[in-house]
Amino acid sequence: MQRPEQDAAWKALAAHRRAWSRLHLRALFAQDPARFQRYSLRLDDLLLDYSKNLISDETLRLLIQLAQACGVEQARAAMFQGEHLNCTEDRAVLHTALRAPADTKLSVDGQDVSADVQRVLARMSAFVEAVHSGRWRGYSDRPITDIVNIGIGGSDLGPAMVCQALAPYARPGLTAHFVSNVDPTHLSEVLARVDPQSTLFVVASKTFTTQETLANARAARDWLIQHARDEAAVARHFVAVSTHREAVTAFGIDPAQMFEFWDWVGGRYSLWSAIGLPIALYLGMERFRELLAGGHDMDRHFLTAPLERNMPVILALLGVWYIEFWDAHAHAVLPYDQRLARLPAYLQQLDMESNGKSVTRDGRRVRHGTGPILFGEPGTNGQHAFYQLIHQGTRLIPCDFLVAAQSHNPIADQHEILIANCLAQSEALMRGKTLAEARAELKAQGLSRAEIARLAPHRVFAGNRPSNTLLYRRLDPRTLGRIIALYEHKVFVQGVIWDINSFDQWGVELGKQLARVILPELKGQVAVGGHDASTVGLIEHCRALREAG
Ligand code: G6Q
Repeated sequence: MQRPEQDAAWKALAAHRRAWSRLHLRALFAQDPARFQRYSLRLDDLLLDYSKNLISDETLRLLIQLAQACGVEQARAAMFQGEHLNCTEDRAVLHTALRAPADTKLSVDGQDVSADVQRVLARMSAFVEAVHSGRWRGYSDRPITDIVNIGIGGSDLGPAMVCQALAPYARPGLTAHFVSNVDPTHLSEVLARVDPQSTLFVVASKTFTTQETLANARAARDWLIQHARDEAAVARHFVAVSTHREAVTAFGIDPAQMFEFWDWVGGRYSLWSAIGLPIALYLGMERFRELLAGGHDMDRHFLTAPLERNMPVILALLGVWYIEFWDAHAHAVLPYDQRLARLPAYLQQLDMESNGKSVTRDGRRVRHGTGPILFGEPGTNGQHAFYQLIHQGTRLIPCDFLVAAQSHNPIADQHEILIANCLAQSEALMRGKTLAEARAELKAQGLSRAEIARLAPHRVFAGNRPSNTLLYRRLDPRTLGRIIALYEHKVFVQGVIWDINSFDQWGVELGKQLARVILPELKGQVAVGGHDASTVGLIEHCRALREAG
């Protein structure tokens, strides 16, 4: 395949970028009162306003041309049809099948994928019903009050983010907890808050070989047995979610209590599968299905909307525009929604694990940028912290603002204050403040000419800093499903344009291997060796500190 930077549209974009050095968004808004209408898209109540971006019709025309030249439409069709897009692991990429309606017909590699998905959903449904009705009970005949998900990465971040986001829809009497870190503090703190008699552990691991998850699961099992004084209690308190039946059995969980998913579901795309079991338990199956329906709404939009009216495509192209032609290295996700506090962490994995790559699909070194450093915090907290750099620093950091029109927890006018802050930030980033405006402000405060001259440069904001705003009625399961799928497809489109494999994660695998070598050395079971001097020094110092007590 031709490299993207060799495409005519890419070269035209580079030339077009130079023309942009004379343009300012403030002037473009002043010239064009219809800019918001032209550069915004809707999917029901979900509005994407992308008008505060450094774009014109010409920019978009060239970006769309680039998407077409890079085969975005063909790749999109290939993904939905189950082709093996994950070329290094030879796997299909079919998380979209998990949220497709029940009557969808889809077979992959001779297997009826739709039937498999519906079968597992039915099992999840029956299990959720058993827990909620109190038919499923703990070892001392108490109903379940606490769900503890033990998993990490893709087997943690999605369900944890969604459970927090949708807490207003939680079933009364059930609390969801998430243990991911191998740091024993994480598990200890959760175990201190739950009662073994009424706690259900969901051990979630696609491979069921992940060191952290298995260590936490073993410790949780020991804790349970210690309290129940009976190994048989494990069957009432442990279920597994995995693709790996043998490993689940070897761990000591009856495969009848395993909820299955498949290798065509990537870890970071798996919250829609049985990995979503804690979501279904916490919110109920109906709400989980609404989440799936929201994901499917976005799939349909992504599949059918023309590229220039296609939300994920537009978000992806804007990202490519800034990374490739504006030297942007980072991207901020700023939810003005306390319940979306974990969204940046979730999207960090989705984006940085998918597109943090530096070779093309056929193994050549890329000659362009790839995925950005993604970060964010809920508004308004970030305003009192890192926004300073976004407003006045030397780096261009495109931002996504997310905000709901209605709050689940209205108090006085606090939600309006929240929205006002969100809108004010994107406006300020776009408009900036000129030297003349800064001087006029200081003059109005009665400062001397000398003071004005000294202080004004510090109060100048260049503006012209791009942002998107996603505005929705309220954060409900369907809306959240749409937002998550929007970002999934954005990441996918970028991966296609950059010609990288967005669906493998060799960096994660490396981490899984490395610690295994050092662990026995740290424990003093084998001699320390084969490392650099720094690693040896750290191992030895740590051992000395531990031995000193
Ligand atoms: C996700 C990654 C990674 C994975 C974890 C947990 O796409 O592959 O984050 O989810 O390493 O893996 P297991 O689910 O196999 O325990």
